[in-house]
Amino acid sequence: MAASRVSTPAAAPGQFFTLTEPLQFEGPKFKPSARRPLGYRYYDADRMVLGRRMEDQLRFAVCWWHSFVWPGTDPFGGETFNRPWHAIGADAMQQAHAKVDVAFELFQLLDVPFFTFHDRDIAPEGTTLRESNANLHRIGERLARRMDDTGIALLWGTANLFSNRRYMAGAATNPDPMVFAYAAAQVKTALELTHELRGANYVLWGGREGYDTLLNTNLTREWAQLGRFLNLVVEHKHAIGFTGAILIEPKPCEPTKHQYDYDVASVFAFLQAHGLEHEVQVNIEQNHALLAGHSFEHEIAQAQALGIFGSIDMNRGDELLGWDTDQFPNNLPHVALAMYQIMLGGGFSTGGINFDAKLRRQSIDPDDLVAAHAGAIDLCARGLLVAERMIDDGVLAAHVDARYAGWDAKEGTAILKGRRSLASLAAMVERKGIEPQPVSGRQERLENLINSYL
Ligand code: XLS
Ligand code: NI
Ligand code: NI
Repeated sequence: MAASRVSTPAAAPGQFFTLTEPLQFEGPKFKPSARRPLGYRYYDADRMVLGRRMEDQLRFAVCWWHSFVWPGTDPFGGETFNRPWHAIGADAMQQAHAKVDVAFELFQLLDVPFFTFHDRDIAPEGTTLRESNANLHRIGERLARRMDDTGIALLWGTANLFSNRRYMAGAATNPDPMVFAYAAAQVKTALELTHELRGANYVLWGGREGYDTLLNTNLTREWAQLGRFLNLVVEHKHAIGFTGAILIEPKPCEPTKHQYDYDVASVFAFLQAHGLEHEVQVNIEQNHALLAGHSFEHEIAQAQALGIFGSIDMNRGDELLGWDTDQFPNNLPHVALAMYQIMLGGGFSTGGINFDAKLRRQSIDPDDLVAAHAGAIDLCARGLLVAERMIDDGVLAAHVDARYAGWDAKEGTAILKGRRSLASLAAMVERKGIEPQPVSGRQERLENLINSYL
């Protein structure tokens, strides 16, 4: 890649963004001014919504990789952001330290309670695993200090098992058991660091746990390897006393052509097959749901129905593009329906809303990072308030309940309890001359109802 950038010294803490004052709740009528260019119209951390403070309902997290690591490259072009800590020639560990400072500056400006990271986002990979782990621990100590100073916590940690070329044919699903061993070593360290930093969850996203062509792939072996790997992670979690949740993040494809953790239902089948359905939950990403041919709220509802809902990666895909564009969310109806589903299921426990979202590569101003997150935070807060109205009103839920009322009555209950056979049902229909009467699904009326809450 062409090295066309000018090296700039790393910014001192508090100097990267032009904003200096943390964003505050300003109310829906807020008008930006030169003195206060950004503020929250809806995100009011202390406001009680559905029985909890807004901050505790939403549990926002900023991710390390898109905001501080990705330099603005795309398959056709080089870096656009030219962040001071990306400067060529700078020592990688110095850059990692500088990133910690700028990250906490952003977290504090936004007033978010959490962040998320991959091991290789926060500290550079060394020439050996031992050296990589030493780097990780040095930065881990700095993180711990900043977390103590600020009260900002870790929503989840994860290991990057997809960037290095050793993982090009998969990590746990690699044909070479020594790659599996290397991945195990990396996850052990990342899980232990997450535990030390009192992370609320640990995530596994298997970007390379899939295949590009069946011509060189043994599906039976790879599935079994992945099941063994996840069992090892769960065993280690218990061995070290980590009480957070282990989360799998489904995605159908990209970078591999087909990923084993395709969607929530595939993950559930996988967990059941390996005896892990009570140990592992899911982290659902909006853009991944779309790529799998589902809506975001479908995947949330599916996970709740199966008892494995954990956390979400909030972002937005593009209806016209078939890859993970990771845009910041900005569509109120979509977000409101997702929030409704989450709140209907009782909200988050260990999980939260992680912005797995990145700026467009032309958004090169440092303050774009603040504005993008601020808008997304406000949108989710607004979506939560819509969900609150929908739940308090109860009309939608009452309609759904009424639709299934027959299943709570005598005959429906008897069928579900196994007290009817095909033969006895057939006899009943004949004897009583039953001819069921179709009932309207009222879809348009319900869609109109949703618009009335927005
Ligand atoms: C990639 C995934 C990834 C995970 C963490 O598409 O979203 O960023 O969230 O490894
Ligand atoms: Ni994600
Ligand atoms: Ni993604």
